[in-house]
Amino acid sequence: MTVLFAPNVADEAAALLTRLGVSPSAFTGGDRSVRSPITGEVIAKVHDVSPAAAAAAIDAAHAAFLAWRKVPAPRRGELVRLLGEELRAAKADLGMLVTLEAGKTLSEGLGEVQEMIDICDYAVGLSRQLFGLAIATERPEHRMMETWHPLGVVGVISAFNFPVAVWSWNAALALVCGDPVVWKPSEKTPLTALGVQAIFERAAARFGDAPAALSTVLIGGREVGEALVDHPRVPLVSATGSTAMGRAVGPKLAARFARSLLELGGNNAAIVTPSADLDLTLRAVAFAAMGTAGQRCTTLRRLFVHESVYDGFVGKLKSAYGSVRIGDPRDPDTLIGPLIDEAALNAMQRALDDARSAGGRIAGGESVKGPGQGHYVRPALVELASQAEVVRRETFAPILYVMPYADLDQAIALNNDVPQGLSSSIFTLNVREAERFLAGSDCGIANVNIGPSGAEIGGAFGGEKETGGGREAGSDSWKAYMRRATNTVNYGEALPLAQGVRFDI
Ligand code: UN1
Repeated sequence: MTVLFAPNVADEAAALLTRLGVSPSAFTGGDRSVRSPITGEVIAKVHDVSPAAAAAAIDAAHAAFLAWRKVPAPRRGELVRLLGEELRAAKADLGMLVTLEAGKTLSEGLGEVQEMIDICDYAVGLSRQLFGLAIATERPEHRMMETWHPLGVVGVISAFNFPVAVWSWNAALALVCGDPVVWKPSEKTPLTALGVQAIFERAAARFGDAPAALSTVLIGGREVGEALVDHPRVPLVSATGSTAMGRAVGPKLAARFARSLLELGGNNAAIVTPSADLDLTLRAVAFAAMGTAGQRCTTLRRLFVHESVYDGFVGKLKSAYGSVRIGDPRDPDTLIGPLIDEAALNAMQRALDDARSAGGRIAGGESVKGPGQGHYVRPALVELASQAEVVRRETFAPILYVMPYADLDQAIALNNDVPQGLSSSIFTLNVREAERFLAGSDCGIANVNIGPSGAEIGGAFGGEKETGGGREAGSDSWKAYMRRATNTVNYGEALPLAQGVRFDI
């Protein structure tokens, strides 16, 4: 493997952070070490916020809410427009910082920033379209309508694998909806969060009269997340991460009647039917299963291939697995970067051991030498006769379980027969099969002739069952960030009661 870059990832990260406008005091001298998965080396030392300081920051965000909610929504949209402009200007630096901190290929790091820009554009338009309904009323000279109002401070808890885009799906909508955002990024990716905060502050300065504390980053561990989840002035927490995290966070929010928007585990399947365009399918499966080193919540993890095309298709897929380029994610030729850390590698090896015990035939999965101490692996393709227990759990690593099927209804039932329900796909040129799958998949996302990952921001993003039920980004997801009021106005002189009730005094 050739290393084409400054060997010292720490210097590269420091240069990027400085260019993004982050003060060196924010990423040096702290107690929390940040490692780059590219080489495993420590690239920064950030400062944890104390739970008391976190609570004070949330109070400040609430004060910002009291002012921001009075600003007309299209004017709030102007702030998000400026944020989109600043993100465009910072795209190259922030994209590379995502690569250094999360280990994604540079193309994917830049794609993630593009996703932030896209949601900003979307939210700017939305800022003039927070529509309510006019509703027919049974009473004469009355008018009934539905109006939408700012909700309050929105807490965002995000995961390492989309260290900046997930914040933006929430923040761009929350800000136009009139809500400040308090963000607890993953412990593994605080640097990109600091970079985003610096970008936001530039947008806020250009905006002019934005209240302070509209956007806050809280660096820290579990206690900081808990401060956000427990604070009575946070009416909504949007949390992305594991199902275990959701099980901890969801009930706590429910106990204080706060809203939760949960994006948890995925265990996404695709079905390859006899009529599929197999060349297209091969490319789609390769990206969905191996891209981002298998570390997307939408990663393809289960593949059901019709027995009539199984041998030919799986043979080609195995060669793709054998030849895919693994290495330094800054190298433009690399398709697979490192796993995030050693724990991810261990979880992958445990899953492969379990798959072997279940009778799985494994191709790939071995460690590959990369730069420094990074954890690089060849993606694994595991052939199994049926959906064993290991297949039903999400392992956040590049493992694709491949199983044959005979009948489409059986394959759709297998698609659904896991605890998670995020994304799913079918590859077919047969309209009946496509429609049966779209109606039959129990996931929040169901696709035809594209893989389950790589969703655009225009649609609502999220899934069912243990995936948590939340919806972020497009469609009418904005409604989660607002309070709905039903308003009835009597413009007559009489006081007719609904349902014909009489109460004459
Ligand atoms: C995630 O992995 O947490 O659809 C989100 C996709 C991306 C988002 C993934 N747009 O793969």
